[in-house]
Amino acid sequence: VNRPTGKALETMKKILKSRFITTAHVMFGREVEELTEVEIYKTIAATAKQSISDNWIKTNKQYAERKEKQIYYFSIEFLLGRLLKSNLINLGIEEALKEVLGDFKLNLSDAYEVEPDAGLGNGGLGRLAACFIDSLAAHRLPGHGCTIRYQYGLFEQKIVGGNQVEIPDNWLRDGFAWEYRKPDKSVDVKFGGNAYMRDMGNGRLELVHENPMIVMAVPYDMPIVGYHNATVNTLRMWNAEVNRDFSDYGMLTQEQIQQRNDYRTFVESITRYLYPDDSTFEGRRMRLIQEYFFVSAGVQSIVRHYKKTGMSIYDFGKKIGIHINDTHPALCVAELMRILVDEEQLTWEDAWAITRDTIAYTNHTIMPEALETWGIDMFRPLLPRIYMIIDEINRRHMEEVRRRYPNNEDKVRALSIIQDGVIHMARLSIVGGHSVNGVAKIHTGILKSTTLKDFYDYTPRKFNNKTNGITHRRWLMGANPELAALIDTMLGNRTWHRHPEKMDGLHDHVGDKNFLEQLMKIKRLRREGLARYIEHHNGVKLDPDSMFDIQVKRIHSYKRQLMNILHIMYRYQRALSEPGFLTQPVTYFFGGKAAPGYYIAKETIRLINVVADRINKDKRVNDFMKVIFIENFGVSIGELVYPAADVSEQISTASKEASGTGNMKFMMNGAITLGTLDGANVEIRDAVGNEHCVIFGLKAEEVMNYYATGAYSAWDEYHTNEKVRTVMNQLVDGTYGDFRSLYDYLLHANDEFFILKDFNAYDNARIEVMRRFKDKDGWARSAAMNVAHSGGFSSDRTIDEYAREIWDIHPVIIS
Ligand code: 26Q
Repeated sequence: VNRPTGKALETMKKILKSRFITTAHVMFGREVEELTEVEIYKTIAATAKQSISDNWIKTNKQYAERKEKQIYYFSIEFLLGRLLKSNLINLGIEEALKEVLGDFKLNLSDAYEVEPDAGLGNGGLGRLAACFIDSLAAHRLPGHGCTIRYQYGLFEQKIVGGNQVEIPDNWLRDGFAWEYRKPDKSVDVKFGGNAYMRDMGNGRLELVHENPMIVMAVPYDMPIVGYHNATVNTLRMWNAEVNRDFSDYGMLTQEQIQQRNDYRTFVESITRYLYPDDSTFEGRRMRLIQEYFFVSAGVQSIVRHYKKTGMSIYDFGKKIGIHINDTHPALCVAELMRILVDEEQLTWEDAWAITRDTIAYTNHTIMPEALETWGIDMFRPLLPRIYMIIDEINRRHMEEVRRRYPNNEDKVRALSIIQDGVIHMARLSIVGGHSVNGVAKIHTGILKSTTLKDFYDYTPRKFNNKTNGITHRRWLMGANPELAALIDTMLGNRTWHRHPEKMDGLHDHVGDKNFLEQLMKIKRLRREGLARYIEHHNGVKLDPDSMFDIQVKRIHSYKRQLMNILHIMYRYQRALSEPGFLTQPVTYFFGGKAAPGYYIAKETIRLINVVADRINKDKRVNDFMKVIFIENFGVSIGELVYPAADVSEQISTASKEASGTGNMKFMMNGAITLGTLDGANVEIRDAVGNEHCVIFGLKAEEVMNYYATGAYSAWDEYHTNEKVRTVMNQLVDGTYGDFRSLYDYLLHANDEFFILKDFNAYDNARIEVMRRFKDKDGWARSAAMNVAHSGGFSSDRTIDEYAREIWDIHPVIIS
């Protein structure tokens, strides 16, 4: 499908205009001219939905008729952001609608801004899920999402007096335009009670689950629109509600009333809010309840739907794939076993073969503190039947392990799903599925060689790599339409829209002066746009010709925002004592949320804001440096930020960042990576070459050796490295107030992320970046090279690999 022009465009506009007017009448009983801002947005969304619904119905029908294998991507987070623009782009009606609105003196871009972000995720993992469902639909693949409909998404961040303050994200306040409640598809989810096997007398055992608490799971479906095709897949979000036959009438004792109130309070808290933690595991009971809630609802509804197609339950694994995004949905393994054994009456052996064929697992971290484990003490009373099943899975698994490694109890322990009273969810995921993948080459390598080594040795063929990707439709075509148009012009066609790897055709043009000039013009335009936003929000005026050096991501010690701000403090202090020290104007940006209970992360935010305030008010250095903290960074602000960047800060301690995906968004928009050899930075470097990025610091192997030998001392580093010592002392000598917590953290935790150790290398790398930036032509060429070689980081490529190598699913052409 190509963009309509001429007569086709006129016809499309006519249809859209009449729909738009009628929709305003039907929804609000108003003429278009009388609509409020929110009503205008809703009318546009409803108009778009009229272009979606026919294809959605068709897609569902044809998937069922053709009995094609379906994939369900289970993720406890889907960080979707706003949906109007991306839906219009995918439908191919953005231009036409813009013109229709123009007839009413309405501006489409203003309407975009009315939509709240669907912020049902913390960061990388949740945004990856959102990119994946976009790419599935773009490639006409039968793949759907399954998640929780949180009433409150990730908190909104305000900075008050330099500190982060968290405001609840009431994103559903004005209703969510894209969801369809499907009460008739509700299922029951059972918690607690008493589970045991009863002898039926005929040699058969039957499961009895007495007195469970029953929660009703109600699905809300969202259409996921394919890019210029007729595919519309589904994202199903589950909401917890009180059971059908729960009602408040009748004669009740005080005690019964109390019980009912407790029940209602419990149920309504299940899907109330998203846990704001993204890198440390805390064994919170409500979190486990959330996990089982959406897993059980999702798997039950998949089996129910599958049976309606009339296919044999023994073919389930050939026709259904369930993907678990990290271990949060790992209970899919046990829940599918429960349904197949208890409800479908299959033998354990048959059920187990089907379950393993069905399930595949992606790991997103090697950080031990993030690995999910649940104590039996909490788990068993809450999910008694699921516990029995996991116990049996493990018993049989252990038998197999002992056959393979006789007299090797160390191996048995290392491979056991249940060990010392805790259930290891990663182990359950590996044993219960047929595929385990990491999210970048180096990450998969570390999984195999260290974190999951015992499992790799046991079942090497399960392990594979799928380097992450991002949807170029949102992050390039949507966020940077001028750059997309320039690429169209340079390549002479729009083939790259569907085949992003074709962007590498730009490689032949990096010597083209005119191209580079246009590219730099667009970069300048985007910097101006961000500068306008910052002036409005922060009240700080920026130089759009300064180098925009940006680090936006969740605040975490291993991502080393602290190293970045310490280095800025160091340069500022040098600038004050050495006139002429600064020669290149730079604007440093930070953005990102800290988990509310993460003290060091919050102190880092406070330090950034205090330093920013000081520097931005200092006339002596202001022509050369400014520091900005971007409040409430998320998907929508990201769309403004990534295109404006010259330098992409990707400075995590090597081995710690599984992949990173922000690095790809920056690259695709022509920023140069300043980074360590960590996660996908390694592959970005391989794609662009060392001349077009700046790499520094310890290698993953060196970091892991230091951990293994304990040969690093932060104290020694502090005492021998003068740059480090001077700037560290500023944390406690009153220069910026009291930041002893950060000082102590660095010294007493022995600088666990090698901030001091990498400081000089980072200093040199930043000097190198500024040197390169001064060479305008060289810089433009590097920017162009980054754009040209970013096509391989489209999630379209990633999804094709999952489809072929893990899921075995194929495009279905909807007609
Ligand atoms: C788990 C249990 C209890 C509470 C919270 C959590 C939880 C929630 C979210 C744990 C982890 C997360 C998110 C992790 C995450 O975003 N990881 C990132 O995944 C990206 C996509 O693969 C990678 O690019 C990043 O490197 C990785 O850090």
